[in-house]
Parts: sequence; C-alpha cells; structure tokens
Amino acid sequence: MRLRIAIQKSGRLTDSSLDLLGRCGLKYTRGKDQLMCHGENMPLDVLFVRDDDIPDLVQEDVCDLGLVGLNVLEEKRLAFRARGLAPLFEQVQLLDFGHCRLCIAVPDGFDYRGPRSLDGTRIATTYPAILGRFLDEHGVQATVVVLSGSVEIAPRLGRADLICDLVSTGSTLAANHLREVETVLASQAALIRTPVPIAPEKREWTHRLLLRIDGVEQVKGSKYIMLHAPRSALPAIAKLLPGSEAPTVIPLDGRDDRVAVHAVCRENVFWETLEQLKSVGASSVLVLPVEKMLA
Ligand code: PRT
Ligand code: ZN
Repeated sequence: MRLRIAIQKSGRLTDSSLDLLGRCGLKYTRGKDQLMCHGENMPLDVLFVRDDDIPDLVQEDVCDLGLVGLNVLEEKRLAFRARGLAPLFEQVQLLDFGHCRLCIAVPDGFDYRGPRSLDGTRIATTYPAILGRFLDEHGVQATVVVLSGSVEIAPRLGRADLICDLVSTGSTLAANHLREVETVLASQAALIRTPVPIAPEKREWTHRLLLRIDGVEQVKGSKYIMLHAPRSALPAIAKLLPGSEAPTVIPLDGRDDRVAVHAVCRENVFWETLEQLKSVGASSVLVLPVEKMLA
C-alpha cells in the first residue's frame, strides 16, 4: 500500500512543495500534464491538484497528506462550520513557504479610519468566510461580493468599493492604486493529514516522512557554528548564539584557558553576532550551513 500526498498542480506553492519532497529524499519523474506521479525510491505517490481541492481530498482520505495554504484551510474550516459540520483534516505543522497575508485594501483616495469605515461598503473577495468573520468581530455591516479571481480590478470596474485579497510583495495593490488597511489573516503553507488512522502497512513510512519534513523545516535558516574562546567567556557566548541549545564544549590540546565551542543555531547568524562573539574573546569563528537534521 502506497502513501499519497496532494500538492498544488501549478501555482505559487508547486515549486516549494516539490522542493520539500525532494529534500525529504523523494525521487520521481513527472510527465507533462501528469496528475499523479510515482515515487521511485519511496512508497509515496504525489497527486497534483488545484489547491482548493486539497483539504477535501485529505478529509475524505483520498490522500493521506496534503500541502496547502492556511488561507485555503481556514476558509474551508469556516465553510464547514457554517454547514454544521466539523472540519476533519488535521493540521500537522506550518511550513516555511507560501507566506502571504489576506488584507483589506482600499482605493487610494478612501478615507479609512478603522473597521467602522467599512460600514455600508461592498467588498470583493475570494474568501467570504474569513472576511465575514472579521466583519462580524468588528460589528461591521458590509456587502461581501464573492469573486473567483481578478479581485484587484473589482473597484475600478465598479463591482465593489474595496477588496479583501492575498498580498505578498504589495506590488499588485500598488499597480491597482489600492492601499492595505487591515490584515485579516497571516498565511503560509501547512502540512495536513487525514483524520482516518493510517493503515498499518503505511504507518512506518508516514512516520519517516513526517520526521523528514520536520527535519527539512528545522534546518531552514539553521547554522552550525564553531569557534575557539576563553573558558571564562562561555556564559557570554551562550547568550550570543541565537536559538542554540546546549553547545558542545571541547578542550583544546595544551590549553587550559581556551576551549572549542560547537553549536547548532536555529536562526540565521548575522555579521553583528560574529563581531560581538569576537569582542568577548572568540576566535576562528566558522559558520556552516546545515544540510539535514533528525531530531
Ligand atoms: O489553480 P489553483 O486554484 O491551484 O491556484 P490559485 O490561483 O488558487 O492559487 P495561487 O497559485 O495563486 O496561490 C496558491 C497559494 O499561494 C495561495 O492559496 C496562498 O496560500 C499562497 N500565496 C502566497 C499567494 C500569494 N502569496 C499571492 N501573492 N496566493 C496568491 N497571491 C496573489 C494575490 O491573490 C494577488 O493577486 O498574488 C497577487 C498579489 O501578489 P503581490 O506580490 O503583488 O502582493
Ligand atoms: Zn485555488
């Protein structure tokens, strides 16, 4: 029995999703327009679908796992609840890609003074449930105009007064003379799994894949740092190493006063940190990328 993971077929999450699976060791060949591809070295198949379909495929146990944006997950969760149903897919962990925010944006000349300025307006969006919750929370009465795409041109076409859409760099808003005024949801990709207990034959590989995905996520931005320092400076050095747990301290041959320190830092190490390490007595400081990590 093979594991099945759903990812976006063609869009903003596709390359990062394939990159994540590649870093987990998956080898596959993908034919053009192929909807499913067969992992060659793992019992894992990748299903390529529209991102909006991923939560349903996982919820219905057609796929064991899925990679999809929080914006899509949250909209699905709220839509399920509105129908009196419980969303059943389980969120396993957040992933470090697909970062964006769902924002309310107003035309340049709009006099915005907080959520109450939205009263009586028409707001175009692809995310009616998330927007509806925001409006309810702020006691705003507005008309939600549901569009399936090209939300940013709705005000110019006279279909709405303002919009609620995803933003990453902000250049689409600027090009359409719109200004961000509220963040309704901060989003990034997430790993989800089926609510159904995984079949015993698939369990070992599910466990291995989840550990590998976690390992890949943990090494992003992590650095391995090595340096020499006076033993007396160890407390100061431990404070300076960003996000490191219990550094390894190794004696240096023939030196009682100086030691070698090795540590994994869970955050990026900047030049400023290296300069501070030097000022407390560190020397021979090396910062190396971490390729794989298994907790
Ligand atoms: O065909 P399918 O349904 O699979 O694709 P889609 O068109 O629904 O999705 P796609 O590929 O556009 O986005 C997939 C996911 O990427 C989204 O659900 C988000 O989780 C995430 N993501 C990250 C984004 C953006 N950044 C983003 N900038 N999704 C959309 N945008 C759009 C936004 O709607 C706007 O039109 O990009 C434009 C704004 O970008 P900036 O950089 O100009 O601000
Ligand atoms: Zn979509």
